[in-house]
Amino acid sequence: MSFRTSPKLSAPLEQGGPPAEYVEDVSPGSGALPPRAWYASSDARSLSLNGSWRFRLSATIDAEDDSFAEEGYEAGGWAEVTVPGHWVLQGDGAFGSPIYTNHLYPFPVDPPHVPTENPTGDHLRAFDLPSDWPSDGGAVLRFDGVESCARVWLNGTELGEFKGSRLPHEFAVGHLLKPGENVLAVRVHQWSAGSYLEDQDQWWLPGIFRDVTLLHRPAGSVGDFFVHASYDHTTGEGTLRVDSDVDGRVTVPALDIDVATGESVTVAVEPWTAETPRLYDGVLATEGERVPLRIGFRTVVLEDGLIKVNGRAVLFKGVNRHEWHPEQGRALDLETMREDVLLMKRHNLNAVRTSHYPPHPAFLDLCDEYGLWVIDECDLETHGFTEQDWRDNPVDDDRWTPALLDRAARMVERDKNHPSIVFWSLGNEAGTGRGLTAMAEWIHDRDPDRLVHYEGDWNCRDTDVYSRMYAFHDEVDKIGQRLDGGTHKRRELPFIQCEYGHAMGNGPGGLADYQELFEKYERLQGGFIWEWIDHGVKHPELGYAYGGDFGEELHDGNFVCDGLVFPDRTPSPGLVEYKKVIEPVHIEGDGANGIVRITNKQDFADLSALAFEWSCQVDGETVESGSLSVPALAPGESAEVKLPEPPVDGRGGERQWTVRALLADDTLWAAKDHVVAWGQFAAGARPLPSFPATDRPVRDGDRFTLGPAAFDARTGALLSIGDVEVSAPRLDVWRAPTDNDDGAEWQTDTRYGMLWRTLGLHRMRHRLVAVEAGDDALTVRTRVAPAAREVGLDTVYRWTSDGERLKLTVSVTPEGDWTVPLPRLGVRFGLPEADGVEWFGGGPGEAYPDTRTASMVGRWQSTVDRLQTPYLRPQENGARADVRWVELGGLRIEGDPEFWFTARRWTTEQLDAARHRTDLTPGDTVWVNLDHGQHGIGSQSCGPGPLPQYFLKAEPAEFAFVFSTTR
Ligand code: IPT
Repeated sequence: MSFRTSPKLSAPLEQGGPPAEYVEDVSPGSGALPPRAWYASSDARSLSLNGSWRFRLSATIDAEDDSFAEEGYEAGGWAEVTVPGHWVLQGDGAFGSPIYTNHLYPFPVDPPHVPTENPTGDHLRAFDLPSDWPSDGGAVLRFDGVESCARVWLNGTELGEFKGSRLPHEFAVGHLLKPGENVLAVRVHQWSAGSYLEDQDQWWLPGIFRDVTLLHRPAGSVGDFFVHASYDHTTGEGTLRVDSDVDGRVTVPALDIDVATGESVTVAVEPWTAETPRLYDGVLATEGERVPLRIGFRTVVLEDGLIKVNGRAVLFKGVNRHEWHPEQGRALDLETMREDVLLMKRHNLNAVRTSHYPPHPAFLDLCDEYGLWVIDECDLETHGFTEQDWRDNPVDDDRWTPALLDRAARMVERDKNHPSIVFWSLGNEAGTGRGLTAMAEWIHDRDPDRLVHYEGDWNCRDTDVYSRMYAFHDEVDKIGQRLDGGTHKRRELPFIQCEYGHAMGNGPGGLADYQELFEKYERLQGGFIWEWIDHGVKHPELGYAYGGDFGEELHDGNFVCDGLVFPDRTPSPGLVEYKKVIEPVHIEGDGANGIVRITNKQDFADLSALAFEWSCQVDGETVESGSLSVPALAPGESAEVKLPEPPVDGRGGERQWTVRALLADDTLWAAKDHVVAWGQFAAGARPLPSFPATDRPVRDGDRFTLGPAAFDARTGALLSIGDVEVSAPRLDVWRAPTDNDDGAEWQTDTRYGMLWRTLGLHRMRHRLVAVEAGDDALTVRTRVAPAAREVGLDTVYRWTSDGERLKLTVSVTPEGDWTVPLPRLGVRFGLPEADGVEWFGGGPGEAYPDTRTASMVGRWQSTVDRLQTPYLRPQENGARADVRWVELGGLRIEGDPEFWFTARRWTTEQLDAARHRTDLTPGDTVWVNLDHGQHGIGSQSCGPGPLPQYFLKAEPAEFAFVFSTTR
């Protein structure tokens, strides 16, 4: 077939209906009404057509004719699906399965053609028009989201067809409605020309996945309207003007506003910001309808090279959010959307990029209400064309421009009345081209009061911000200093990272280092973590499935599991870390002088919503606490506050201060006392365990005894401590590589996860050199090295005892030319049983050298099972940082110095081999790692590896542990 170009956004329906070729037609469709604002009327009737629909799946677009759409068609034998929903996630596999690819098109790149095998779902819904449905006016049928192409009939009459999966499409149907039963028929094709524009990194999930609604349109009802509500920070006044297709009046009782549409009114208002989301309830009333308004006054401008809202530069602490539910896919219910917003607010986030398509509109209502800055992104990505150097890229081909403009218009018109939206984004990863420029021009013209974002054009031809993804720290530093060059236009623009901190598996590392840069340079206005949620699909055998688990011929594995929350929305350690890194109040202390310095890092709000609390810990246990009076500092202000006299403690333990900022009252998003920020600082140095080596090793047959311990006399291996039998501690340098250790294949910097395996660090051999019983120590000398290599670690275990306790001092001396850092350095041993765990050190969650900001020193309790972080693809996890001592399995272990502690019911080798959580089954031994060092985590699964300061270099090291029994 040939291209048909359409100069209009949405062509009128042709006589006789469109040809079947509409599927591969690059035009956006035909028959639909022009796009307009999305709203819920106060008084016009509506009827949800969500629910159970009749469903028939065909393998191709023409396997069945369209007689099913005719009146009287008998579909009693058909299956059923739930709308909204994706058919591949229903029917227990009977309706095909999801496909996951990152950027590769799962079909030949042959635009606009799609495969003959094109799953096609015929949907039928009979509904009764309520008997009191008004007979005046008209009616509109609205589809909020259908992937990827739909053709629609009502009562046997064809309405049209459309593409643009995550955008609304409306049809005028008043003339077709009948009293009593009506039948809506929808034919949905998985693949269409539109699929070329929807190559986002996510599951391909066909279906009617958002609401279907019938809307009564009374005579004189509101059609489209545009709320313009600006704020002048110099006067404290807001100006409101509501433009409406149909004339009417606008009232805002709290502001005594009652004006005609199209008229401006200026009054004193409280502005809307993400920190102070003040909304004013209003009403737009026309002759035929009343529409509730939620008005937020704010002004977004580009000024002095900065993104300013209400006169102040903002710092985005954001995240990229795809819509995801492990069972419903992208068909989210309101409560799930609210959960996302609540979790974001509770973790100090202030911004969302709706990657990579406009979300369900209800999500934007929540952003308005709870307060989140939004980059609303268009449903556009053509990433797969990168495989052919962007040849034939639709965004640089005029034939596709109407489709691009249609998408831009459907986004802007639908969402334009949300104060939370500060940026329109043209799309993601679509290269560059004239189509993007056309979109940007149209958007700038239609809505000059917001800014335009697009990452793919580093020259910033069409955008109001220089945006990048996964730029390394050193480049971001340069950009902050304006030393990055670029076009003249780019040099004038502020910078954001629209994606960074790739939250795949364990990580992301290095967030605190980015935040430091964002806070240091004015030009850097923050960033958006990639991404919010792991797109794991609930699976009966695998727990959660990822790419490849449905037998896809092309897939990108667990690259789809890279969120700050697990599929069930449990926060991962990455989210906890991010919360701490971006906290709105900075609390640092000078413990020796009893002074705490508090800084308000917000952009708009003072500190009056927060209460402060101090506490003092001795050996991790709180001995005293009280409230701390902190002035209601304005944004950017700091104050020093004196702490009370530290409590006197005779035990001479380790003392520290903890200061917390809590919500002073209940808010919409969290209850009073919710911890927003905290700081911790030492009030004195940690006393190290003192240990006089008084005992000498005694030979007893094939054993040595030393204090409470027994050793194999031949190998020097520790056998037991008191009555606790152990599998002897040995040097361990291996960890099950994380996604970030492995790194993405396109990363150009060294990927150490690969090198570690090549070098053989996962199969180290331990050669016994000598077992020496001296006067006060049993010394075991070994050399630890991988087969086939000359590098090794000369390792000496020196055992001493004070009669009660046992001390192990490990000395490691690298031999040969070590060109790679070590994954970890410590000892691993086995315990026959252990369940409860108590420790004094960092917690409560996992931490690694560059993910440890949120690790709070204290006394923590857990269990071996709960210490595990259940990454969807199993990998190194669960280390606790700065551990002074830990008790488990009848042993107490004290570190000199502090150590990293990990315990699990499987070996590192089993963890490494597992592909899903369900591959891990507890064995008889609890494996404990006591590490002197861990290599950083970084974000190399897409982005930089760990910064050099987080490398665990192969260097001479000495560290010790003191063991005693607790029973
Ligand atoms: C970037 C994409 O924009 C995003 O959709 C996602 O794929 C992310 O990467 C990785 O998870 S593109 C990147 C490969 C430069």
